[in-house]
Amino acid sequence: MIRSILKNRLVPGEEYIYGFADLRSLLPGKYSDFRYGISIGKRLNDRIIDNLTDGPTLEYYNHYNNINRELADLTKEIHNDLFLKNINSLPVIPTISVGSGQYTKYLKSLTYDISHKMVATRAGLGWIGKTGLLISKKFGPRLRLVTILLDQDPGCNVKPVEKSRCGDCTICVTKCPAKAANGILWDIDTHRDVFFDAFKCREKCRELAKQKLNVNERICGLCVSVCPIGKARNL
Ligand code: B12
Repeated sequence: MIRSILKNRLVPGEEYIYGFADLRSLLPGKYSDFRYGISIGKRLNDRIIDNLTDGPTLEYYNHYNNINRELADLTKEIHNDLFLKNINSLPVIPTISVGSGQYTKYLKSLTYDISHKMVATRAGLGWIGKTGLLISKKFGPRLRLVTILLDQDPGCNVKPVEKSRCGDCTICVTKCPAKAANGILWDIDTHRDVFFDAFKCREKCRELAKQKLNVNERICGLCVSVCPIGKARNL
């Protein structure tokens, strides 16, 4: 049932990946009605990502906002389809925006209640790279993620990914303009802050957005662009 709803909504050719995650014991208490999740990734446009050579472009900024809107709409549609079949679900917003409920807490820790990347690794879609991005097997980091929480098991039958497969590659570490990563490899016991300084990243994203686009935003994208996995269909 859940699978057929997804097949209907994720139009072939639009380049999505998705998977199902068992999230028991991984969600904060306030989500206790939910124990499973659907992770969906939408592929980013290769040309726009390849053009990120020394900072954000206006095209990337617009692409990023459009895909956020598309994913938010998509998850609402799937939520409605599930509701009509008596399946309780909760779409999680693609990203946090100024003034939203958790914004003050977010600014202190640069974390959100539900990590789309954590749901994606539990769904077996990929691992976490050295600059903290989900690296999917199919599109590398060239995607935006979203999550729909579920109260019933959609049939989770894949092995979660529990450690990095980046090996010796350090391209994203070297090219990061914020020098936010130290090269340590991720596994599920290694917290983000051990290998990636999110505050340094955010500050550099702010500087670059101001300098290149004259907008008061935090955007960069170089780590997404330089990863050899997903680049030029290099798979
Ligand atoms: C906070 C945030 C930021 C912060 C901090 C980034 C960071 N790496 O944490 C700042 C402002 C710096 C930022 C910048 C960007 N972000 Co951002 N951001 C978020 C946000 C809103 C929350 C992430 C969060 O809570 N982090 C806290 C840490 C602790 O969690 P985490 O990093 O998500 O995941 C960790 C754990 O879950 C753990 N983990 C993974 N699997 C498992 C399994 C188990 C069992 C356990 C215990 C743990 C575990 O490992 C992960 C890595 O440390 C998410 C949206 C969301 N709700 O997920 C987008 C998100 C992470 N951002 C995204 C993107 C694309 C960007 C930018 C490229 C945007 C840009 N500026 O151009 C940059 C790139 C930065 C980078 N290299 O990480 C994408 C990532 C897509 C991808 N391929 O990975 C997301 C998912 C948004 C989306 N809807 O797609 N972002």
